[in-house]
Amino acid sequence: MWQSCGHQSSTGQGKGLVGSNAASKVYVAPGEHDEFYAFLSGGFSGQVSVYGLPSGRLLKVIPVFSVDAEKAYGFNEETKPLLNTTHGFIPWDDAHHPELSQTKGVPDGRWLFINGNNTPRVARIDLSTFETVETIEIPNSGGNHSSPFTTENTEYIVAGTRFSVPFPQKDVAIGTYKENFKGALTYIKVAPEDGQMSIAFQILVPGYDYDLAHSGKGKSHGWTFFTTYNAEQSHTLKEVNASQYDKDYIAAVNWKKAEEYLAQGKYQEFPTAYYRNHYSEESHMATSEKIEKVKVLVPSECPGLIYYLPTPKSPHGVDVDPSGEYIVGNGKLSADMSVHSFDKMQKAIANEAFEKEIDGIPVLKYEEVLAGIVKEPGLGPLHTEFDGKGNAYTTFFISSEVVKWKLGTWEVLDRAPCYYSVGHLMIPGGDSKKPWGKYLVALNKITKDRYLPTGPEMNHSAQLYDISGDKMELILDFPTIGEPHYAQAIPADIVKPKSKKIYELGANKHPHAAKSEKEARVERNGNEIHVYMTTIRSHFAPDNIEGIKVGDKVYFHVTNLEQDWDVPHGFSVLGARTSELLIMPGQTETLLWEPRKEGVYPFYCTDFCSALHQEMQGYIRVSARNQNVPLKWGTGEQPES
Ligand code: RUQ
Ligand code: CUA
Repeated sequence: MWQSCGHQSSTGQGKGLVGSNAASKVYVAPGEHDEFYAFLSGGFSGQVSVYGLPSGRLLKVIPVFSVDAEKAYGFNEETKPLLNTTHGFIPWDDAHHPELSQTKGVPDGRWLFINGNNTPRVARIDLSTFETVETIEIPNSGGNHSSPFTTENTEYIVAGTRFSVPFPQKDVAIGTYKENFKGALTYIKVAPEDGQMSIAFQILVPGYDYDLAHSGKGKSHGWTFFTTYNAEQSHTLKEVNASQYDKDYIAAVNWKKAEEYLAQGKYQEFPTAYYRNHYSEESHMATSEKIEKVKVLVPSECPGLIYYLPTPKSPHGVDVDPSGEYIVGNGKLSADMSVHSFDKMQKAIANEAFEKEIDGIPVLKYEEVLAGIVKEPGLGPLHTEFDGKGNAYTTFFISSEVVKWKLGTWEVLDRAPCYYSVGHLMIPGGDSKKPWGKYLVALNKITKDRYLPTGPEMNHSAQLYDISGDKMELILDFPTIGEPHYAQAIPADIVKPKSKKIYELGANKHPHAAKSEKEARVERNGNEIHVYMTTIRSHFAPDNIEGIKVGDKVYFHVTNLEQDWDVPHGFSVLGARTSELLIMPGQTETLLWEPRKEGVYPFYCTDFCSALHQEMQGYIRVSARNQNVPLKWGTGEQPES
């Protein structure tokens, strides 16, 4: 092992001086495992990338909202339904904030949620398979940004609309913004046994922009805090018009109260439409369901449901410290940072210390809820995370730095430059009750000179800091996929033991599975052909098929008979207007192929699976529509029919 030679600060200028012991801190020897899994948002790639920390090794890219030809996600028949919405099949979205499920306020390694900002959605990834298993559309919303932040026991994940829209949607003049546009704060219930999501209720709120959120913990469990900007309710040139007021609001929602109101029937049921899409690990298929009603709570009819905390100025992130007492508003246009106190907020509510009321929402007096101010910490605060040792770390986009400050005394303790223009930051468990406060990752928007140039487009980047000492120490840079808005990380030991190695063939309930070579066959049903195909090192069954005609729809249902870890087989056929398949052991996947010209077409395995991988191939013969070539298939010398 390498010896560390004492602590060195990395807060130098220029290229970002790295302490001489940095290499040893991030070195994970070949064959050894990282200490943490980190899940980084892929931003406009619509994906999530999984990295090991501290090495920065890329472990997997999980497709979520975007089709991914490498894994046939959104291309095979099984996963297509996951991308269904009321706007049709949507092959892309802008993913922002990964959020791990929690138990008792601590990440539990069961699921990872992430929001789609463009066509408002939330997805759930199962951390035993690292696959997207569910997506749900958010109705009455325009840009799901303040999402999917969880409550302490994953009772709910939330979704707040970034862009207010007519509620319900209708054709109105944009100039009628103030009267017709509204916001919706959505609570998505997560079933404790299997994680399935359903919309429990929405809260109808004024037409501001709802930016980010975090739920309370400990004493503030039962509450969620949402930032707003554009309290001006402007609909044009927002860079100026939405920056007029010196304060916007943090909306504090008492969701336990919401549950009471729901139980008392004090909701309105609105007609709407949204999709819920769910992948079944049993059938290896996703199905879509359209839901046409949503329960809506209206603040003026539900006293005590929601309050506004005035917060300077256009706050972006809102972050709750591990004790649940401090609610940090990251006012991106403010010189200082205002931190609210949960206890004071409770007192102000009891004393009705209200400044005014907006659409039935009491606005609490700023001075009555303020815990303290971090004075001039930097320029353009965006997000804050916590180390569990009484410190907070805030990113500053404009001054391009992370600033460490102390909860309670509000003094700045340290600052470290970021390369460049940092957005979010992440400490493993840093938004939970028990942060593992050893590392900090800064997620930067601009790379410029940090890496070898790659033309006009450079990757975004992550920077890893050691925060175990008094001073932050930069120890690693690594490029990221898309825009890594937010990230989450968890000790590998929590996730690793649950990681699935294979799908059990015996448990495969796919309606088109062939679970042995004996079951392999080809069936014609009008101009639909169903090929029940199997793979095992190193051949397909069948591997010779005849009797297909131009204009047929050929469904290749390919079952991988392997029951060994890390032995997928691929499948591709010449001229397919879709991707390959990549079939995990015990799994069935379906590729649709529509041959347009007669001839004999090869198909082959795309994943180098054995020494005889290159031999893993076959032929399918396509005849003209009017030819009478009988349907036959087989392997080896004796065709089976
Ligand atoms: S937002 S920095 Cu979704 Cu802060 Cu990206
Ligand atoms: Cu199977 Cu290569």
